[in-house]
Amino acid sequence: MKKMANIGVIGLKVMGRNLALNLADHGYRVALYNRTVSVVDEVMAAHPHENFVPTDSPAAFVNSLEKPRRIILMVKAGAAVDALADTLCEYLEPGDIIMDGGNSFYKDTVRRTAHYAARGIHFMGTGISGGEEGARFGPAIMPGGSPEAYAAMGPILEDIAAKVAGEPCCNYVGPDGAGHYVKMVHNGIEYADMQAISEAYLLLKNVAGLNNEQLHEVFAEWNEGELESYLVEITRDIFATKDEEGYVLDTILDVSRQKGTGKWTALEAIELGVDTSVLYSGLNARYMSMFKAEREQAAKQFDKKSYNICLKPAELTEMVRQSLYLTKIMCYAQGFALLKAAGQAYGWDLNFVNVTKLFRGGCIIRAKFLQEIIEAFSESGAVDNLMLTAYFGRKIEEYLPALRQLITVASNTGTPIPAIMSAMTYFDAYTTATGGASLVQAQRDYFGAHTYERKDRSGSFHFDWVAYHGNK
Ligand code: NBP
Repeated sequence: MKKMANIGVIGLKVMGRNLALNLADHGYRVALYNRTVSVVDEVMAAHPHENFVPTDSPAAFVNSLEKPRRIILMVKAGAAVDALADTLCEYLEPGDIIMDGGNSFYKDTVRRTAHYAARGIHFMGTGISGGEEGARFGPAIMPGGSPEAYAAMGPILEDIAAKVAGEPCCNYVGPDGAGHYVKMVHNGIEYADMQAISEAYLLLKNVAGLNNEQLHEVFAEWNEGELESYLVEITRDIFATKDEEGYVLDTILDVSRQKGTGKWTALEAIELGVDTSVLYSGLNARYMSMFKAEREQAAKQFDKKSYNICLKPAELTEMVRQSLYLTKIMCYAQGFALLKAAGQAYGWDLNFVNVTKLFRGGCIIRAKFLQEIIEAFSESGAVDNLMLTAYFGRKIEEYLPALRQLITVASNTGTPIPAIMSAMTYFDAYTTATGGASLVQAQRDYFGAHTYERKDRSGSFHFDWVAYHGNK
């Protein structure tokens, strides 16, 4: 009798083929299909894995799978997912599972989950991070969908995911769009983390005067301590990378593009009314970087005076290290604040300890201090903000003087550090018991009779400001 495949992958470009190889290496028989069927042949020629089951049509693909059928889509996000899932539904039966492992927008996933559930098909929106390497040898996997679907699919995903301290970087996140939402926030954090590191680079290069060799040493040292992370590690390596023209970094234009997930995070934060200014700064900095010609023109027009900062390079380097650490913490504080709001708005019971565990390995933001975040959330329970946990509260108190001083240095030298400055502002705003919003209330009531709330009484109040001051 023909041996059935345990799972199938559709979409065999970079991510799909590597994920399929990962599955096959873990002993699963994997059915393969791709819209352009010659791609299946290419994959089979390049990787004639004994566990691969090539197919040449959606019907043959579905019929090669054991039941309940488990299907992973690794195709371009958007219309391709709908088109493929609709085609597959012609051959699937109730209880079968379609998992979308691409970078889909979570609202599409919410819609698809309901749409296919009506036909008895489990749709699992699942974030996968780690690029080609991760897909091949162990990605971070953020699965959403029904618990029943996870019961059937989860063990396989956990098997192929990255492992940290023996634990898989894969656990059930929540219903419908929860998995893709967590992936979106992951990407928002990634943008800000990269931005903060690039600000550290700018300060160390332009203000402390470090060359690439020295920058390599600084990042190598940082990567041995509490900043140890994938991004710091690759940054260390970048500073030491040369070709025949010299340092590769010095040949790269200061313009960075983006594919949209950082933008989704910012738009979501706006929609839910959550301050994610540090995350947003990563996106904004990419936008500003695109205005290269205008920046060059403006740089000629304004002679930014630089004040002597009277700091030794080693002192400034430590100040930057501490500030970078705090900025990263604020990235996570804002990311989790957004997840908290999303959990409340969409009815997802997100477990922050489990979410942090997903980020520990296989993905771009993997970092040593995620273990501290796990412990802080475990100890503090349902804390309102990461800043309020005992461990990070102590770290903030310890490193805050450096952050404040660094902002003065950046200001005095005209160095743009939006992520680091946003981190400072976020902390100051969050820890200001009485802010300036009373004046904003008064202004709104003055020009628009929007009413205001009082400190001493509940209810809505209006003052006739215009009459008081005479019509203007
Ligand atoms: P791409 O995002 O480049 O998508 C290419 C695949 O989509 C091909 O197999 C293509 O088939 C298929 N496809 C398209 Br396009 N339209 C289709 C349609 N209407 N029906 C059926 N198939 C269709 O591939 P990728 O870079 O491997 O990424 C896959 C997913 O994983 C994406 O959502 C991506 O955002 C996400 N992701 C990528 C990375 C990464 O590092 N690349 C990391 C994390 C997540 P064809 O061969 O016939 O054109």
